[in-house]
Amino acid sequence: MEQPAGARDQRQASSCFSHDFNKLSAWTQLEELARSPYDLTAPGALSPVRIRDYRAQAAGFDLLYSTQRVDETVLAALQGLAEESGAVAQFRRMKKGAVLNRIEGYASEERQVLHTACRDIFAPVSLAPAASDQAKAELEKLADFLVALEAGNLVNEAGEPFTDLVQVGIGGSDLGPRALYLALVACKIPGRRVHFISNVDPDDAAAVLNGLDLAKTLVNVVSKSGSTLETLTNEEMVRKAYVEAGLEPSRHFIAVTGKGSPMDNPARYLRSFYMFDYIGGRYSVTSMVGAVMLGFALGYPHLIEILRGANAMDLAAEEPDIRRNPALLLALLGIWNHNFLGCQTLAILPYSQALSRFTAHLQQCDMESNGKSVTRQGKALAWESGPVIWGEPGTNGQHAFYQLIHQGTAIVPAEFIGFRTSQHGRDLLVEQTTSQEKLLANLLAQALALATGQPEDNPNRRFAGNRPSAVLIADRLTPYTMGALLALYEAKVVFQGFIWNINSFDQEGVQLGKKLATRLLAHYAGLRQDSGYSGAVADVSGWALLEAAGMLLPK
Ligand code: G6Q
Repeated sequence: MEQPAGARDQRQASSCFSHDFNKLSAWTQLEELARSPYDLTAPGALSPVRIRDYRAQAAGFDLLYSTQRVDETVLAALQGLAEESGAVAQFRRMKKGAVLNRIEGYASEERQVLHTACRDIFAPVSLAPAASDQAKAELEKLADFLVALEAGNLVNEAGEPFTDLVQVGIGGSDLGPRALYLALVACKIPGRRVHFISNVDPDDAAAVLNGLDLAKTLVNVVSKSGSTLETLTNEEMVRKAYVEAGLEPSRHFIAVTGKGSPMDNPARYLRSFYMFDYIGGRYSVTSMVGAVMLGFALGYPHLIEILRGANAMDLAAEEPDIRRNPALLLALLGIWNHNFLGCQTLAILPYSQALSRFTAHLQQCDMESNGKSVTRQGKALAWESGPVIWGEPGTNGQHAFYQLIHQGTAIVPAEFIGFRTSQHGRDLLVEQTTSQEKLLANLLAQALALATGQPEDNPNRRFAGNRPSAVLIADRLTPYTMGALLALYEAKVVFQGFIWNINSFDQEGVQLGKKLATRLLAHYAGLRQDSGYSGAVADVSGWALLEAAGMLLPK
């Protein structure tokens, strides 16, 4: 697979930062400070000055953090932690193409990490020019394709325009793109629709195929490796539907894949777009993995706005002062809550229905990146790495799981995401407030209630308070702010990985289950071939499951 020139030169540089997190002087300081964290329930604890000053801004977002259990001393120690761990310096190295996806001294992926290059295309000189040039070349190909669709030069067999697109992909080739499509559906080109097939559950594909006019539909098959079982199986299922409908798949199917992958076969596709080895799946939304579908749905100018927003936040993430760098500050506050105040999970709660799948994307981005147990030198971690990430949009979640967040025995830090105005602008006054005001009032009320709590004689109605949260707020959910929000979280995850000294860019942990499933399927395939046995999977609840367990489990 291709790597831009200079990759090897960068490898040496990547090993410069290795530290034991628990031996940093900031660790000792923060451990000490964690014995008496800021008391948000004390009278006057949430003063107007604190609320005004505890705010970091970038790329259209305000990060409000007065409801965190931090004071000036803790913030100074967090600034020290950022410096001691070289968080920003490492981020800049990443953007310039250092080989950071590696474990020193062990076989590992040995790759650069250059998702930021997909949007570092607006400055006269990119930090990673070779990668940005590759991104620009793919964008140009995409622009031509979109123009051909728009101008009616690229039409179906009957000379009709394409109205629908089905994205077939899984994991990083599904979650982020799907989250962004849903977030920005309000800006889509009228008459265009996008559908997603990801699960190998045949009902996923069947449900999407039912009711689609295949003749007017493009199928965008997205797989960096070009070898993912679910995606290849679903591609075959959709191809079969085209053949059965008397349509020629190569006039409808698009590929997004790595150069040289098994899917890199332009003859089978109407168009082939490429993503590169140095872009991890979960960081690939702004590469062709998300861009082809988003360009089709929203149009090229909106796609460019997403990239601009992401680029603005990438630039802000290079700011060394944590109070001017929301991504870094959010990363540090997360570390404070997780490693020093002992909170095991993090709820990400968008007060925006359009962000209904954004937490699911972040769950992958964060947990696949930072769910690690060894350092970048292969040593067992003596500190906690990534927390469990979960969440659903508010206000719906308030009627579901907030009871535990307010009164449960586990302290769950929350990150609220909100917008001052709605996307569609369709609203009404009921009892003198709009629905958007009701939404935001609820967001703010939750942050305050969690922080300050409520004393009460009746123990069942008591709220202990001191439950930390942060609020990310922008004017409106637009392609630009969506790009900025995406990049903010990508940078947050990466900063935490740098500070924990882990490799946030591989995912060895997903291999074992995959390997066992492959062995199991080979076994079923053998049975079917040898004896015509056809009930392998149907019988999985009976003897086949027992047999599988016997076959796979260590004796
Ligand atoms: C993401 C992971 C993983 C990957 C999927 C799909 O970082 O690597 O979620 O995106 O397994 O892989 P392909 O794009 O290769 O089909």
